[in-house]
Amino acid sequence: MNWKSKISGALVATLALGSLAFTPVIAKTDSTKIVAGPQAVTSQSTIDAYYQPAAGKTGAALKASLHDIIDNHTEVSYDTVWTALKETDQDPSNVNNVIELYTGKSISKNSNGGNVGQWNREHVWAKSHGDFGTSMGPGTDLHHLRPSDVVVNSARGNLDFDNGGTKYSGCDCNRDGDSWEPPTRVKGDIARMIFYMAVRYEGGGEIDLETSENVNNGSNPLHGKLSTLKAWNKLDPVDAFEKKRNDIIFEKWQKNRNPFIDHPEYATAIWGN
Ligand SMILES: [Ca+2]
Ligand SMILES: [Ca+2]
Ligand SMILES: [Ca+2]
Repeated sequence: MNWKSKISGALVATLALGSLAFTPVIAKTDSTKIVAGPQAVTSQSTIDAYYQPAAGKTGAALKASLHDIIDNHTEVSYDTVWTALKETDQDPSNVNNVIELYTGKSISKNSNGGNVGQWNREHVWAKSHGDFGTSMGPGTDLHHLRPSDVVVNSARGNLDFDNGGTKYSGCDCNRDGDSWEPPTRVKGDIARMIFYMAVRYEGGGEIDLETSENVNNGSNPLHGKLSTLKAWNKLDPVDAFEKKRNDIIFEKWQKNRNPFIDHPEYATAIWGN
C-alpha cells in the first residue's frame, strides 16, 4: 500500500467513525456546537463572539472587560467537582483515568479520596490565599481545580509559585520555604489558572484576588510570583488538553471560559512584559 492509499483509507475511516460518534451529541438548536460529555468542543466562531466586547482593549480596561465576560458563572458544589474533574482531566488515551497535575501520572478515576496513593482536588490558587475555603465560588471554581496525588498536593501546600529550591521526590518539582516549582509541562497551565482567578474575582460582593510579585503571601488574597508566571505562560504554550478542559467547563459546567487559554497574549496586554 502506498502512502496515498494509506492516507485515503485513514480519512474514510475517520469520517465514518466521526459521523457515528458525534452525530448524537450535536445540539439540534446549534449545529456548530457539541454540548454533551467529555467530547465537548466549542467552535472558533463562538469563542470569537465571546471575546468581542474586549476587542481592542488593553491594561485595566481589558481586565475589566474580561471580568464582565466571565463573571456570574454557574457555580458547582465541592462534591460535584469530583464528577467534573473526571471529565475535564480525563486521560486522552484511557477513558477510565485522569491525569494528575504535578506528577503527570495517569490514575484510575475511582482512586479518588484522601489516602496515600489516591488523587484529590488541588486548588491551584491556594485556598488559604484569601481564605475562601471549599464553599461555592472560588473554592469550587473548576478553572483552577486539578486532580493531584494526595501526598504531592500536601507537599505543595499553600506555597506561591516560583522557580528554584531543591528537588521534591514526588514529582519533577522543586521547592523551598516560600515557593513551589512544578514541571515545565504544566507551568503555563498554572500561570493561566492564576491569571484567570485574578480577573474572575474582582470584589463587588465577592473576594478580590490579585497576582503579586511577592511570595510568602500568607492568607492575603494574593498569589505570586507574577513575573515568573508571565514567563511560564510563554515557556509552556496552550495545548490540546488545556483547550479541551476549557471547552468542557464552558459547555457543560460553568458557562464561562478561561480567557488566558483562548488568548495567552492577554496576560502581557494586562500585566505588561
Ligand atoms: Ca522560593
Ligand atoms: Ca502545558
Ligand atoms: Ca481581582
